[in-house]
Amino acid sequence: MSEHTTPLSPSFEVLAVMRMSPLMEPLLRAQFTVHDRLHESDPAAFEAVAPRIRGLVASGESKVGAALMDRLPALEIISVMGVGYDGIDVAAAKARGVVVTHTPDVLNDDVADLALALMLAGSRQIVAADRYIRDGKWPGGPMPLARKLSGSRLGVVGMGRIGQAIARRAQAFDMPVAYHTRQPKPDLPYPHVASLVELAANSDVLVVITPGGAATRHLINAEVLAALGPQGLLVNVARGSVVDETALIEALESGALGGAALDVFADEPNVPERLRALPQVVLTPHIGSATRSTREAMAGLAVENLRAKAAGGAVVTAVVTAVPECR
Ligand code: NAP
Ligand code: 8YV
Repeated sequence: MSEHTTPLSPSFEVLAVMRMSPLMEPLLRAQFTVHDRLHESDPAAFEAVAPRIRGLVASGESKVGAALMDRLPALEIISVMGVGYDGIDVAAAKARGVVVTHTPDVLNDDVADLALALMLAGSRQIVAADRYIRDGKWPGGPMPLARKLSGSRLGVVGMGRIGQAIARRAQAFDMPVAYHTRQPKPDLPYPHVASLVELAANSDVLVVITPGGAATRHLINAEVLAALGPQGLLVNVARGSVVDETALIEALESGALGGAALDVFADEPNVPERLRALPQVVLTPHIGSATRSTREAMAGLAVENLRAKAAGGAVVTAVVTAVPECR
């Protein structure tokens, strides 16, 4: 799609605060007049178009606060391409009559697959094993023995759409599953553990898959890490903010925690040198949903939410994927 093709709804102007992917950009430009991060690149030009902007598109990692919304008096919708929306000030949006939408469910499989991959990589030392061969160490003898994953106890922190997909996969590895959430889910076949420290103490692997934001900030603290213990593996596919990263590094350095496999970090894309230096840590750059088919589905849903709003807001998907606070 050329940038010069007239979009279907040219009067619906959209500010992209995220770096648009090659999947997302043509979909957006086919529908709307799109301003690509203009608020950052050209503040004067942004001032001129800001009163006309009705839609904003963001990623799960974007930060959108009241100050930006104040500059967009015609804003109607913030469409997040991602399920997590902890970077969006939803209260400020609601106060201005702006609906926030997201893209739940379509990414459950990918994030759960990555959680299992990290559990396997962290326990079986897959990354270190690859490096062992490349570094020419194999002729000198075998690698140190690793930890068995099958049959080990899994604690899931957060048992929503993705947590349940992780638990189902873990059952194929004969892993007893228990979970911690604020509210027990009586329909699920796994025991609920009201105390997070108790769950950690009785788990070999603890997977974190809650939302980010103030309510879960540093839920995984030094006490939880100590309870997980010197043989324990922490897997975080939620948000970096959920884990006290300094406490995590100290626990790994001291041996109080066995290992960690992390897809998310406190200050992305910056990962502390102390964490990168630890051999018992596996690191991935926030790739939970990063497959072509899933990102296509997410981009399609994010654009569909904008399109529904441009058409008057009556289309069902916009209602379905509004964040709970905006329903
Ligand atoms: P969801 O269906 O809303 O599930 C969230 C779960 O977390 C619920 O079981 C909820 O139960 C629990 N929870 C919320 N606050 C909690 C707290 N303070 N303490 C303990 N448990 C708490 O969300 P989802 O679709 O599974 O997505 C979860 C999160 O995964 C997203 O918000 C996002 O941050 C992250 N994510 C990461 C990636 C990635 O690329 N790594 C990709 C997608 C999503 P209660 O309400 O009963 O506590
Ligand atoms: C993506 C995510 O990194 O859905 C989320 O909450 O963290 C991931 O799927 C991101 O949002 C893609 O825009």
